[in-house]
Amino acid sequence: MVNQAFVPPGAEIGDTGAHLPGLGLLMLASTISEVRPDLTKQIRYFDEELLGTEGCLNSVSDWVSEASTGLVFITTYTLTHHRQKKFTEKIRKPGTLIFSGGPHVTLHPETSNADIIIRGEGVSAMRHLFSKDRWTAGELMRTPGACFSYRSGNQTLRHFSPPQRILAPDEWPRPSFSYDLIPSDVRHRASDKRDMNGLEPMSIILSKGCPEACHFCSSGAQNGRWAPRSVSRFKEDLSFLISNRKVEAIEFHDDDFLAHPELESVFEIMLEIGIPWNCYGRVDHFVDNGRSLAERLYASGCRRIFLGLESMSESKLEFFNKRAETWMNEHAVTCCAEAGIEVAAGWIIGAPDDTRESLEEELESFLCLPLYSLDVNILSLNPGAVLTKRVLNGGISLPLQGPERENSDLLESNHLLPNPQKYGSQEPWGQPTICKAIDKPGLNELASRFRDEIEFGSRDKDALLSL
Ligand code: B12
Ligand code: SF4
Repeated sequence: MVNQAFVPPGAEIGDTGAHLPGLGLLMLASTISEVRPDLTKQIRYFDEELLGTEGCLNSVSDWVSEASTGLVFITTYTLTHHRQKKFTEKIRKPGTLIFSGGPHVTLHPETSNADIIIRGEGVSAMRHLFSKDRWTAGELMRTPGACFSYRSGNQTLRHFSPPQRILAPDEWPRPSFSYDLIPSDVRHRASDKRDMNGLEPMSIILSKGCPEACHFCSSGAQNGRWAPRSVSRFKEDLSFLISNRKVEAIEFHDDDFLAHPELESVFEIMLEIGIPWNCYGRVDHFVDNGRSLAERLYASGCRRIFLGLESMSESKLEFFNKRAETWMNEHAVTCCAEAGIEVAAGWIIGAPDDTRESLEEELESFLCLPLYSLDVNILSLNPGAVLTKRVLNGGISLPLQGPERENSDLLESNHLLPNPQKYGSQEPWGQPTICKAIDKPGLNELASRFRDEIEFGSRDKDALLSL
C-alpha cells in the first residue's frame, strides 16, 4: 500500500496573510489519480494552518506510517525553504520517500534535502513515475525534471535533470485540481488586498506563466513560456470546484488574467455563476477601450483587481522592464475605479537609483490615484530573475552591506539565497538590497513610514458585492 501526503508551503516568513489551496499539489494529486485510479483513496492533503506545525508533522507521519511505502510531496518557496527542510528532516524514516518541487527547488535543486526533487512542472514526472511498476535509478533518470542521489559501487552520485516547462495547460489532468481532497474544515482566507468583505475565497488558474518578463520577477524562470488554457477546460474545472466546495468568492491566480485570448467567454461563464471574483492584470490591456474593458469586468462580477504598477517613475519602470508608462498606470486605475472595481496596487522601493526625494515624489503620485490599497515592497532578488542574474554576474554592483561592510560570501557562493545571519531578518528577509543611496535599514524605515501614510480603502462595501 502506498499512502501519499501533500503539504503546501507553510506560513510565517513571507506570510501574505492569505490562506489558499496549494494548486500545484492539487494538480499532482489529480495526475496520480488519473494514472493510478486505484491509489486515489490513499491520497491525503495536509494543511499546516489547520493542524499547527507539530500537528501537521504528526498527522503526515501517522498517515504514511500506516502503509508499507509512504510518499510525501512538499512545495518549496525560497523564503520558506529552511522550514520545508526542517519538515523533511523530521518526517524522514525508512519506508518514506520525500518529494520536493515548486519555485525554489526548480532553480536551486542542490539546496534540497528531499529524496527526489522535481524541477519545473510536476505533471509529466508524475505521469512517468506512476505508470511504472518499479522506480529504478534508470527510471528516475528518465523522469522529467528529476534530481536525486544514488549509489554506484561505493560512491554516492547525484543526478540533476533540467527543469520541465513545456507542458501546455490543456494537457493538465482532468480535473486540473483535486479540490475534493481539501478537508472540509480548512477555512481559506484572502490577503488584505484581495479580501472581499470576508467572503471565503477559492483560487483557480487558467494559464501558465506570464506573457511579459519584468526584470525583478521570476515567473518566466519558473513557468517557461506563457500559455493560456482553453475555456472549455476552465469550465470543467470550475464546475468540479463548485460541486466540491462552497465557493463564496473566486481568486484568479493567473499572472496576467487579462491576457487570456478568450476573455469574453470567461466573463460570460463568471456572469452565469454569479460569484464575485478578483484577479491580477497588467495595465497595458486598458490602453485601447480601457473604460469598456473595466465595465465588462465589473458586469461579470469582478470587484477587485490587483495591478502591479510597481512605480510612478518612467526611468524606474524602464529599469524594471515593466513595458508600461506612468500614464498607462494612471489610466488603468482610473478606468477600473470609475467602473466600480477596487484597485489594489504594488509599489517596489529600493531600485539602485532610488533616493529619499525620488521615493517621496513617487508616493505623492501614488496618493493621487483612486486606489483601494498600495503594497509597499522592498526589491527582493528572486532566484531566476534577470536582476538577480545581473547582480551575480557583476552587471549591477551590490552596495556593501551589514555592519562588516563586506560581500565576500556572495562572490564565493555565486548565489543570493537568503542568509539572515549576514543580511539580517529585515525585508527582504536574509537578502541584500541594491539601492545605492539608501541602505537596508533605511529602506525598511521608509517602507514602514510610507505604509503608515497610505490610507485608501473601500468606498462602499455593499455596492462592491452586489451582483
Ligand atoms: C498563487 C500564488 C501564491 C499564493 C499561494 C497559495 C498556495 N497555497 O499555494 C499566495 C498568494 C498565498 C502566495 C504567497 C507568496 N508567494 Co506566491 N505565487 C503564486 C503564483 C501567482 C501562482 C502559483 C500557482 O498556484 N501556480 C499554479 C500551479 C498549478 O503551479 P505551481 O504551483 O507552480 O505547481 C507546479 C510546479 O511548480 C510543480 N510543483 C509544485 N509543487 C510541487 C511539489 C512536488 C513534490 C512536485 C513533484 C512538483 C511540484 O508541479 C506543479 C504542477 O505542474 C506564483 C506565480 C506563478 N505564476 O507561478 C507566485 C510565486 C510562486 N509566489 C512567489 C512568492 C515570492 C510568494 C511570497 C513569498 C510573497 C511574499 N513576499 O509574501 C508568498 C509566500 C507564502 C508562503 N507562506 O510561503 C514567487 C516564488 C519565488 C520563489 N522562488 O520562491 C512566485 C513564483 C511569484 C514570482 N513571480 O516571484 N503566492
Ligand atoms: S511582474 Fe507581473 S507582469 Fe511582470 S513578468 Fe512578473 S507576473 Fe508578469
